[in-house]
Amino acid sequence: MAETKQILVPDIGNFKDVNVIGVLVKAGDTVKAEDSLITLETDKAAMDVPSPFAGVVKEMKVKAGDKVSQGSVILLLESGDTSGTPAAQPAAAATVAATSVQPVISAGKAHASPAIRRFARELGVDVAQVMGSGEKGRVTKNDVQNFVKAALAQPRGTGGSGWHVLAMPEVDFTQFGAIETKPLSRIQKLSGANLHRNWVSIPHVTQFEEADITEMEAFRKQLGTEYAAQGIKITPLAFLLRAVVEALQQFPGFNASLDASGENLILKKYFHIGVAVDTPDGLVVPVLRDVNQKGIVQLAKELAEISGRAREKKISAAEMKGGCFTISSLGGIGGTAFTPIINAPEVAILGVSRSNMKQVYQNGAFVPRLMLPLSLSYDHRVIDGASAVRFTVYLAQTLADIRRLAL
Ligand code: CAO
Repeated sequence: MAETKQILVPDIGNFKDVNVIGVLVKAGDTVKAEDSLITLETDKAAMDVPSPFAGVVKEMKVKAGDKVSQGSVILLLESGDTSGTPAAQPAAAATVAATSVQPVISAGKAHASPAIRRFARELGVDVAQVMGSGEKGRVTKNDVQNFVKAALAQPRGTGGSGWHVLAMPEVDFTQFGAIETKPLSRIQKLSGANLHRNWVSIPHVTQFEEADITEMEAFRKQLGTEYAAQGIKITPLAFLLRAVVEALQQFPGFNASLDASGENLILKKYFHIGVAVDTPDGLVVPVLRDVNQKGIVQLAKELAEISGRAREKKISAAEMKGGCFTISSLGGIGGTAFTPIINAPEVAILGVSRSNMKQVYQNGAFVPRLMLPLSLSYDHRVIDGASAVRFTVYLAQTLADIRRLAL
């Protein structure tokens, strides 16, 4: 049988004369248990008062701007069936014919309208976990959508980070000295987000190796002299591209990606290699296609052309897609080793530092050799340490004897 009850302002701590900042229902509305009825604001927080049970609003007793305290009547709610236990405590005394009910505000109750709560429920979102960006921290439809997008963006197969880390401290640096604020470039923001995701979601290990490139370098200089007239500059990177493809062919597990489930390895039969290019606006990684089908001179030409265009911001998004493996060469600048971050969904990346003359012990004597430092970071879910060493040893042997590239 239909019964009309007064819904009262519940226990809101020691607060009195609290502002009603939002009225979320009107006479005639049908509400479900836990739908928000009104929003109250204290000095400390805004909170929604939920309906203790389902019913039809018969009459509103408050309006926005009113001040209320515990026990103030919010509205009259007619319920067809109150036999179930309401999420509420009955008030001690009824002051009118209708019985009185005080809803319970659970701790941390999110501040959202019934429509938004419904929307969140439909998407399986716990609205209490959504950070509200609306007025007074109210959760908006956009907030719920962004929450879902962020959840979907978590890499699958990794279970997401699930980490609770301290927020970065917000520091007012001006208290220590003069400063200048410079916004990050668009490329820095985009690559930064990708690098961060790859760094936290892939278990990286970096394997170091040195390749004896004494003979390779002599040949490179000879080629350089021959092709200088045609305006072609041949750097060690062209040789590295070919040698890396050679190693990928020997070790197919490095020319692979995990599928979206994280349970299957996709082995690629093509050999597209990304090359990290340092541009004034940040790092970009254009991809050289079918490197296995190209010679050193052709690769040197393509490398110069594509890195030139990258620096002039003339690389399309398509030219940065489809890579199997990345080479990040800092050898033109210096360094002895570094730990590059894998360019997901690839499973390994080769860092190259500056070659150096070293005394190497060979056949019972120390001899001067030109040694090239290599740093291979790999995804330890897919590649084990022994395979990584085999890969880098093979790569170093190939660079030490480039006749192997002709095999
Ligand atoms: N050891 C010694 N010398 C090297 C070398 C090495 N490993 N690699 C290149 N060099 C030499 C070249 O032979 C060239 O010498 P000359 O000018 O005397 O002929 C000089 O260094 C400059 O080479 P380069 O950098 O112009 O050409 P490259 O083919 O080696 O590299 C490119 C091209 C686009 C990869 C490079 O310019 C670049 O942008 N590197 C930075 C990549 C990067 O930022 N990676 C970091 C990613 S993580 O933040």
